[in-house]
Amino acid sequence: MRLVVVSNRVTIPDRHEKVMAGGLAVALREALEQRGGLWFGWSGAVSEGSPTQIRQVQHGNVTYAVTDLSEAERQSYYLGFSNRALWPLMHYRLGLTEFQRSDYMGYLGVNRRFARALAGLIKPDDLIWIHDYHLIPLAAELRRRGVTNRIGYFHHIPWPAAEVIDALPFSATLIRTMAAYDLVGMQTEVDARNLIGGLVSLCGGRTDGRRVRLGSRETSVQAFPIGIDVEGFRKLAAASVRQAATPLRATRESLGERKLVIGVDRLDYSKGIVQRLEAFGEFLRNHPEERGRVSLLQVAPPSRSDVPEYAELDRQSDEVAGRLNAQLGEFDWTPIRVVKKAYSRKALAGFYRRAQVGLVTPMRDGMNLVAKEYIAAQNPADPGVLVLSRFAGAAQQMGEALIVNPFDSHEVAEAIRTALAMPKTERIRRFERLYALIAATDIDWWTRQYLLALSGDKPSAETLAAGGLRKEPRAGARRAGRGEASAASSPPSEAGVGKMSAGSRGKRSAAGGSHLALVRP
Ligand code: ADQ
Repeated sequence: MRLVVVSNRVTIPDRHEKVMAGGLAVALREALEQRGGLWFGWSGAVSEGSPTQIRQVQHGNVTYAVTDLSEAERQSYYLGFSNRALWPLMHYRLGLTEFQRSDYMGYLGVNRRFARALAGLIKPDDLIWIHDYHLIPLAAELRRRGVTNRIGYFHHIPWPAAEVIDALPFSATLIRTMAAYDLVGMQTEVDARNLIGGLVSLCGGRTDGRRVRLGSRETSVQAFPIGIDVEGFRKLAAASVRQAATPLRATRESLGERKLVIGVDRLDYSKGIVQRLEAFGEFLRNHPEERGRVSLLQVAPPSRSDVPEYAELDRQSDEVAGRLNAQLGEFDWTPIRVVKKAYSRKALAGFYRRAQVGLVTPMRDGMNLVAKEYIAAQNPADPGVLVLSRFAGAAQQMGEALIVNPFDSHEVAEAIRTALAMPKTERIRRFERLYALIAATDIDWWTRQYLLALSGDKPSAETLAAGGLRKEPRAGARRAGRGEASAASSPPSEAGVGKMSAGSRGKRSAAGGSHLALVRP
């Protein structure tokens, strides 16, 4: 069975691919190469008039088929409906949700156009895997054109409760199109339950808790927590220690003996960057003895700068960091450094490794891969501590992190202090469990599980258990003690080197760059 992947953005591999390709992009490309495949989506370019042309590039047994958008399509489908309506809504930010009928029409129009083009490219027994919120109605459009193949969808961001979704005009019409999929994958059981709830209460679907029936169609909704290339990332981080000219060395020189707390995020309001800076300020104010001993490095490359809310966040983060540095800094110590640029995977791995605390405190996040990358990069003999928002999907798996509520700056401040003071034995104990969990559910595991389920084969109970899913995230830094990760794999020493929802529910070389090119340009 040939695999067809569809995503909003497609990056055609070229000689720069080592820099561009990341965990998810590499894993999908591998899955495509194994079966032979087609990857379809937006080229990332905007062209004049009404572009309909499909450009195809062959690499081995994978065909990349891309189309440009017109400026009007970019404005309505991409910036408008996808990123100013669906993105804030799905992240529970109703106040930021901007709905325009014309944007919605543009969104439906691009999905229709993609379906038209794709229908001419697929073969009868292709397995079709569509990614993310830009393309929710794509399967319904394909079905209208007579496509009967198995079609799956994976939603990379949170799926909120029906009451939240219901605020979106035409929400029932939009989410009803989910019924055109055979399998819908969500990051967590909570997301899966929410979608099923919405299909039942807004669209009149019937469910047994794992499948939803709407009209003549039956759709399976399951959680598949996405992973990273753990082994590849571990190797990158370990190598950064040995290499002479790396950001890790340079960071050491510039920080001296000072401890480092690190945050790495796209500059996005869902990531809680401003709230995190404020919490770090509170930590320094409440614990003056720590001043001069620790710095926060926040790496935050701007994204979607032509959406006004993002430009405002850019300004706000500068303002807050500037104010806190002015209030708390010394002539020889800067408490907070905000760096707004993208780094290579290798450089990021080095930063994570150097940091005693990984501060991952989104207000809402589908999974959050940074949490997993931080753990993968640690030195097993002297690991750092992960402070993790209970509202990141990752918190449902990574119970051995210090779990915090990012809306409570005091709790985050105290978790930073707890993390910095944590004895080595306790750090190692938590790290080993977290590492085992992320290694057992890495990106290859995720791709395999999803494709098994989509092609109709059932994943084994064992592999589902490896997902380490638990029902609700734990709240409160102090309560973060016992995880339920299956210790299927332990961190290698460096000397030598899921379930259905709602009440029922390989290996590769070191990673290249961010997967942002795939999911979120
Ligand atoms: P994102 O919102 O992009 O992804 P996340 O999962 O944290 O969020 O992934 C970000 C990626 O970008 C990480 O791999 C990180 O290393 C990389 N990155 C961030 N800053 C960088 C920098 N300065 N330089 C280089 N790389 C950088 C969406 C959803 C998430 C979900 C993923 C995958 O919002 O919830 O986990 O998709 O499904």
